Amino acid sequence: MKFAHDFLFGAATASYQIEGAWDQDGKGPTNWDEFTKIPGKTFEGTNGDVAIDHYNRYQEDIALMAEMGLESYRFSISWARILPTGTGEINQKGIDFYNNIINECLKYGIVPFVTLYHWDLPLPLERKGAWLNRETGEAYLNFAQICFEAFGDRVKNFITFNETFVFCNLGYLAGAHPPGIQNDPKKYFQAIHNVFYTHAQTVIAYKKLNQFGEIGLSHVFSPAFSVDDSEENHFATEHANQFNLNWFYDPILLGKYPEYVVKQLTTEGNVPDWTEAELAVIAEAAPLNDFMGLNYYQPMRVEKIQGYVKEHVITRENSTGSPGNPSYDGVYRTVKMADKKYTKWDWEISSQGFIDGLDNLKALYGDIKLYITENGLGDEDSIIEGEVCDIPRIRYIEEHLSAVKTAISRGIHIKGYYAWSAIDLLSWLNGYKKQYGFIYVDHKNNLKREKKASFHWYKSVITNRGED
Ligand code: BGP
Repeated sequence: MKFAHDFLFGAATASYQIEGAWDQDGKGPTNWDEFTKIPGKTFEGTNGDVAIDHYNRYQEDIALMAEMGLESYRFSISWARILPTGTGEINQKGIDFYNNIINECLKYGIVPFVTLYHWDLPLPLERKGAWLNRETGEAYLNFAQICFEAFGDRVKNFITFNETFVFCNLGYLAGAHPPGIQNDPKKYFQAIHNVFYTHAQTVIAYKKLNQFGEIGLSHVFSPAFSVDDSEENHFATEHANQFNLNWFYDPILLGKYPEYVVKQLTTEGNVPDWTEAELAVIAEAAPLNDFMGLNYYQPMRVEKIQGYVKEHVITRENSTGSPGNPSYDGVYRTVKMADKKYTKWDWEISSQGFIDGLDNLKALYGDIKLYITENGLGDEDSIIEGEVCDIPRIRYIEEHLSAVKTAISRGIHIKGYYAWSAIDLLSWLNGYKKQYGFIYVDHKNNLKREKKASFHWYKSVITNRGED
């Protein structure tokens, strides 16, 4: 089977991970510009000050993407390039930069797919409480509207937020992302709600503009599966899915938060401070979403925590899980299994988990339009005599594209696939050690770009529209 002619073969990046030029041409500082300078927060002190200098080399990079045959390029906009303090005066050079990127894509017939927020928040907003402060949401709405006005004539696909689960989880539970807070579920759930309310307002505002484009959001997609058939592990898995999947997908797709989780949060005293008016906006926006973006890397394997009794009220006091786990872990933990394959960073490799997860998603939410907005293999690539032979990456993407094909043949509406990443870039917590790109960036040789084996492979996949 070939992929349909309107299926988009793409690849993705994000502003902080590639642009560099952190203070060039009027850009303001962001939470990540600050966070990566705190000792011990990132891998060997790496940061995105220069990144891969895409800001100054975007023409060369997009020309390479065009040579690879890319049909669509997902990139994000750095809010602080357009509004250096998050609000107030527009920085025209920021608008110019993204106009250049968009026009360069269009020159080659590449569809620009724009993420408005991929985690780099203007520093003044971070200082005022980031997503816990409702002013951040108001500022975001203004920023989004500036972007719609400036780019919406040519950009027809907008993603409001990338992976709310990840930046809130790592920001308020694990402390590994800004603002670096550990184990504060009250803040975690509040930040998520504030983001979802802002998303809903943004979708409604976009639709009022009649730009005839599409808008949605990208979620991390890590479906949970029980380690075995026991009833207790199945229950623990359902609990994990409720907290990590339904809590995120329900408000966007169904317009309301899942009752199971709300009940648990009520017991805990962690229900977000929300108003009826905000909940009504979330409900109003749900049917207006045009698509859902899924970032799939791996599933979760779940087992109950020893000593757990189903009837117990789950509280932080009887929690034994890791702080990075948002699960109220008197119930479950995620485990590594002896019979599964893993990357060097212990991320499970499972295209079957992808297919099964997509089936479950369809059972839960019905026929929704999906884009796979991220999927790929992080590896330590090396360049030997100008060649980067990234065969494991080719295998990974091949298997996952094949899973997408299977899902489509089962009636799941997947309209495009974006490999992570178009080009090597900064990994948030692993610096430049962990690579994902089709294009190698040589940090020992003036950031020189080299095509990897996967570059040529992906080009032929696109040319043949994925036919085996
Ligand atoms: C996703 C993010 C991406 C990217 C990817 C790989 O969660 O949206 O920005 O970083 O994960 O992550 P890592 O670099 O940690 O392996």
